[in-house]
Amino acid sequence: MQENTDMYQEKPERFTQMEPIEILRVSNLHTFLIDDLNKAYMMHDHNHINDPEALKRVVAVVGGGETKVDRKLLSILPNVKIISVFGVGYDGVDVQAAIERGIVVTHTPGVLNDDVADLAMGLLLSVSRQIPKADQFVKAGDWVDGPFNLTKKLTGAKLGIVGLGRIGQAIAKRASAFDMKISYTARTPKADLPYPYFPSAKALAAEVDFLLAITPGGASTKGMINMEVFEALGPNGYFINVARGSVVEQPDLIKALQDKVIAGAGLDVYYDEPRISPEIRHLPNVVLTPHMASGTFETRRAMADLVLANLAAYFAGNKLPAPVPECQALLEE
Ligand code: A2R
Repeated sequence: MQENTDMYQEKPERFTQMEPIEILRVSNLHTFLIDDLNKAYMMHDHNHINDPEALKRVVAVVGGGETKVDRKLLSILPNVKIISVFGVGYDGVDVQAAIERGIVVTHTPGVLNDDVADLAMGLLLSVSRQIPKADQFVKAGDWVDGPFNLTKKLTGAKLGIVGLGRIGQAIAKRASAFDMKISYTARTPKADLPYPYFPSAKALAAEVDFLLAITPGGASTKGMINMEVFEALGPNGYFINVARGSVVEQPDLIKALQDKVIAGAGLDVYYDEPRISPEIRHLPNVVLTPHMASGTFETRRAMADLVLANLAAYFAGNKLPAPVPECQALLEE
């Protein structure tokens, strides 16, 4: 990345002024991040702002990665310069519309790899060893009537990772410690990694016991896990999703689980979250978590710090810690 581009490195005139920098919050955020943003900036809440003059003074937008920041919203913010996303995924942001306006988009990659990978392992263990069901079994007092059913061994099983980026590789590292046989699909093969590459999710699914999705959301991955993929995974296969609900054709997933096309699923993300369809909630062969993969105190604090660092760097005219790749390309032009 170049050190000195006019767009991002030159300290904008207006930010040397004494007036507070006005920013717009477009989603719920942790209280500790809201407190820190309020200390540094004058923050408006998108749900309550109705003064067009204030909207004109807004220079930054802050929100979660799935929160819609589209052309329409940007059109009422004529002076916005930066969108600082709390999250690694930013599928809610119309990055193209932002770039056309010279607005930089930043996110929080890297700091959540460990937590997402930890939860992925937790879901793998939960579905294979049926830990939630076993917990209920003991709590309900059912053990006195006989032992718990046998489960599926995780160590040594075949794991197919759909998306072998930062988080996918952190998952592979953990799965290696379980002696899992790892293979993957991605947009491109990774010559520096020892795992076999498959050209599609379907081809990968046909080879593995556990298929795990950890790609970004958005148009390019929408519905890439569908009935064809579940049929390839087969009746002894399990599906884990720690990516985005949109990467799965949800009706296909429900049907595959109902009809035992696959054995089960561990899901942290959903197409319709947080209002999860009863059809999913009532399935016996799923372990469900509430989009909590990065949800530890430590990691959410680190993500908040990166949101603040991205904003501070922009307003100080310094190099941005974490612009999204599309904006990095713009910087390199
Ligand atoms: O760029 P590649 O060839 O390494 O592939 C990326 C892969 N990926 C895809 N794979 C198949 N079909 C696609 N259309 C497609 N688009 C992207 O996903 C890469 O291997 C991986 C993404 O890795 P990173 O960019 O390093 O993202 P990170 O930090 O691992 O996070 C992944 C996602 C976030 O975007 C959130 O949606 C979720 O995890 O938390």
